Amino acid sequence: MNPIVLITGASSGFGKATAEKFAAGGFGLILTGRRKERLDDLKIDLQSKYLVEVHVAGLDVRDREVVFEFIQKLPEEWKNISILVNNAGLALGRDYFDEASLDDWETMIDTNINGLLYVSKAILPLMTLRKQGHIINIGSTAGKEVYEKGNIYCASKFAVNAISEAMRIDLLRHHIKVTCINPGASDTEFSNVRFKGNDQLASKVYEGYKPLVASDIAEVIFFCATVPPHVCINELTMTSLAQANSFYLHKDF
Ligand code: NDP
Ligand code: 8X3
Repeated sequence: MNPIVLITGASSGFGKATAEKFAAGGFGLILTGRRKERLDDLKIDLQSKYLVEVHVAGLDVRDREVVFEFIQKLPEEWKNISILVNNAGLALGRDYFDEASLDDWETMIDTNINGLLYVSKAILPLMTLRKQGHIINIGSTAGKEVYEKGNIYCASKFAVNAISEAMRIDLLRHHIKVTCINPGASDTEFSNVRFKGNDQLASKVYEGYKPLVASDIAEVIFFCATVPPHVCINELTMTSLAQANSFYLHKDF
């Protein structure tokens, strides 16, 4: 089997585009997300377009037991995972700290932090055994500067940056690469999820400038994954030309 990449949150946005990019590169793909029917359709599409092997699983990264069982029960030929892309994540709400929902906060912490930890911990023994592997975590510009009403989403992405640094240090002895990619505003389903199905509010986020799109991030993830074996891109922040950081986004109206 060709090198294998496992991508969490492959049913939409960055994850889906990254699956397509790696499929085009001839990788074997393990694709996860909660919406299994979307993954089944993607599997059929990628297998027919790129003649690659695809294994899909409907799983919630917040469910620690399910995550560990899924990795432990992977068929032997799928256990040789070279690259893990920890992409599954979300923002919920955009509210002042004192007005925000505790349920939203817990969901973000459980998904963006705990989910990333569960998947990484479950897969790491397969990588340390072979003294080879690459973990690519999806952070955000929100993990570089906190913005108004970003509170716990920003905190979760600051955590992704800190966890990536910690992993890079502690996994040095196993020759495992760790990369954290921090994209700025990108037009995916992210804002529809954040604003809980209010598509009008979601589309406003991307008005007046050309935002990043999922394939931009997929290109960069693939690039980081395919530099020579002795090279590691530790951290990479990318935005559209309209954006400088979390605070400065220039809209032309
Ligand atoms: P999308 O909403 O398009 O995709 C999010 C993906 O995460 C979906 O495939 C979703 O799958 C999956 N997901 C969410 N919750 C869970 C869960 N509990 N268990 C398993 N999978 C889950 O958004 P993006 O592609 O934009 O977001 C991908 C990542 O990029 C996220 O971590 C996000 O925070 C980050 N990001 C996004 C930016 C943006 O502006 N769009 C900028 C910077 C970072 P399903 O619902 O099927 O489970
Ligand atoms: C998503 C980018 O600016 O909405 O991580 O926080 S932003």
